Amino acid sequence: MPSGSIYQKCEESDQETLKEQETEMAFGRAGNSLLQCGRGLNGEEKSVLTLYAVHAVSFVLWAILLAMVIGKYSEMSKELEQLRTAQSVLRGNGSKTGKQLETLHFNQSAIHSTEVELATDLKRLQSDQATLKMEVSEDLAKAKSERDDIRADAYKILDAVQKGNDSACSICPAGWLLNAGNCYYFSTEQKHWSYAKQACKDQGAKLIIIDNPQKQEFLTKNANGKQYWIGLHDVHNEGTFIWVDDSSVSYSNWDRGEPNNFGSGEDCVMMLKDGKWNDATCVMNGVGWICEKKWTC
Ligand SMILES: [Ca+2]
Ligand SMILES: [Ca+2]
Repeated sequence: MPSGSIYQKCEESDQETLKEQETEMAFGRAGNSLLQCGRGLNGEEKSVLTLYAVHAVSFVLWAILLAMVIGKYSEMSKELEQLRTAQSVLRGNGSKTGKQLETLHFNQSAIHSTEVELATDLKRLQSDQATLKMEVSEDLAKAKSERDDIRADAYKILDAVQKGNDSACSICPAGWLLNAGNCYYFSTEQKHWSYAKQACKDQGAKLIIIDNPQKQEFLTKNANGKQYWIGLHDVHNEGTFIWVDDSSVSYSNWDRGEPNNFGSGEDCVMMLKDGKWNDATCVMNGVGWICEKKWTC
């Protein structure tokens, strides 16, 4: 048999076989038909069919892979969206936290200011307390001194009354004031300093010696708005003031700018209306005087 007729017969056989395969594939038996066909095909045709089969399988695998990728992409998109939502929430919380932090800083600053004010107030209160304590102590000491003076005077009076003998005590004369064991006379006359000194001496007293603030306070209270000579002078030595008993000055109550030895000289001292001292001309008239003598029992 010639080769051309064999080929033609095989082709016809193949066409018939393919028709059968299509029919069988329609009924789900394509694989068997391919194998049966294969048995009747040469190597090249088998390779083509194998290639088709490989392509078909690859297509199916790619389709599966694509479906998986699409599914994964969808899943990742959802996760990304969730992450964005979470990020937005975190930003919102961060902003809120920042405001709270700012409020806390403001409150902290206010508390610090309050602490500083309280510390200042406390320091001022402590200072006031110390000052008050000192003033109370001074007042107590003064009150105690006055109480002792009053008690001493009371004992003397009581003793004099009990004795019933006026000669045992030298009570303050009429018109004299008793204070802290001394009698004081505020003159109604007004003369110069030497006259005043002698007038006191004539009454068994001396021109007042002011040697402590308590006595000064008593004299100021009883001055009645007048000025009086006191027993202080620098007659013998300019600028060196001494009392009439030649004692030196241990306490003073000079007025501002005094003593100034004004004009032709001021060597005798007077107590002004407000109790302050001023050196003045000894021969000046028109000034009262204050005498002092012990009240003895
Ligand atoms: Ca003088
Ligand atoms: Ca003067």
